[in-house]
Amino acid sequence: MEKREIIIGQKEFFKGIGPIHFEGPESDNPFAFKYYEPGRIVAGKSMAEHFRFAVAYWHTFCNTGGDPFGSPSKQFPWLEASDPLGRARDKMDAAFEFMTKLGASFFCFHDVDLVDEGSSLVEFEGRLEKITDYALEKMKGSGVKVLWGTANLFSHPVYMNGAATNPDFAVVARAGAQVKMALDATMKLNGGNYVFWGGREGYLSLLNTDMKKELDHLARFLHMAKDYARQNGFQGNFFIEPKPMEPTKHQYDFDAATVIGFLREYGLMDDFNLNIEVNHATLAQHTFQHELQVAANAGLLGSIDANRGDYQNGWDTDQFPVNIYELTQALLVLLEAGGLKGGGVNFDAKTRRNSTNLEDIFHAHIGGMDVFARALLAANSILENSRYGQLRSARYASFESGAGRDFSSGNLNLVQLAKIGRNNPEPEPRSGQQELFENIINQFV
Ligand code: XLS
Ligand code: NI
Ligand code: NI
Repeated sequence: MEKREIIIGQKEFFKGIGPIHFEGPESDNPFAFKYYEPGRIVAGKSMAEHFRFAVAYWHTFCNTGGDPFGSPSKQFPWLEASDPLGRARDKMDAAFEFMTKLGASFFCFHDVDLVDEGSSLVEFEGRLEKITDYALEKMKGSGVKVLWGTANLFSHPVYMNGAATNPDFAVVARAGAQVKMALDATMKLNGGNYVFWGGREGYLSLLNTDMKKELDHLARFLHMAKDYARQNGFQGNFFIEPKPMEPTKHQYDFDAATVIGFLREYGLMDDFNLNIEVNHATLAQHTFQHELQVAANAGLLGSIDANRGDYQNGWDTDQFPVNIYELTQALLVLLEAGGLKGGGVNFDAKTRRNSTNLEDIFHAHIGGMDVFARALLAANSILENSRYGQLRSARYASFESGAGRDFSSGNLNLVQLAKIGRNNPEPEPRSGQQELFENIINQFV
């Protein structure tokens, strides 16, 4: 059993819940992992290294369950203090208690999750300075690290027409100030990565939008942020998190393929990778595994925002992952791609509005970590013990020799290709055997 220090602040917020450990699938203890065994080696790496699980500060410690139809339903004891910094410290105590009890060694944050902004950027900067000092103190000896930081450039009404893509330079400059502060905070906390998710970077109507100009500005802005961080010693990765819509009707970072095209066009491929979120894939009418594969093909599979959508409704429900069948397919892609480039698995997910017990937050994360672990075991076993790889390669066997190989390696022109096609008899139908492939997944989950 791994040793870890539990960091409890002045008050213990999750009373009665101790450190969560692996007990195996036979255990009926809801506060134990059934499959996630951090030290267990799978495909050459420990489970902990495969996943680098991160807790999302915003959902887990800030989100009190309000929705467009109702006020908050959850009372978090760490949000009670009346002064903003006291509240921020309590929240951080709760976060460190939770993470060290759970055994997740990473967290992700937006600048505004750490502490309330106050009435000006200057005030915000002062507060960020203080709360990051406090975070550093808490991090010491806890083993907890920052997976990534980011700036929230979507909640404040000043960004209603966009942040980096705003038609008003004054707003772009304000966004620049905020990103600089968030980068400073991330670097101060030794964050491994920095994320850009552009919820307001896009448009509501093309009629009033100069799309080309806005995209040029977005690229300019990203170059500036990257240059600043690099000049100040940041060696981590920048991630773009694609999402097609919500809150903006059309978002520029629509999906993995769109973002890759953008990064290529604007010379950002060397510094930026992708952070793929499950629910965003669903909203773009893709599967999660499709998005992972697109990113992997370009060598840009950086990190994952783990959650799930709801197939009956079309918004970002950000539920915790539970679907072993789908996740196993995603883990196949991840394993075959050789893992994530610098990132980890961040639970960008929230408990439901009516999940009001503090312990529900544990159940959610334990379940999420367990389903990832179980999917990893299944996927690894499929690769090692089934005919999956063989069956897939067999579909492409005709490119392994003769004219097929010449085609693949670029040694045929269209006239030669056409000659072969005309002279051959009509090709025999060859089954895609989808059902056989599907059954292999089911056999191993
Ligand atoms: C929203 C996004 C957001 C990013 C970070 O849909 O998932 O939470 O991960 O800004
Ligand atoms: Ni996300
Ligand atoms: Ni999201």
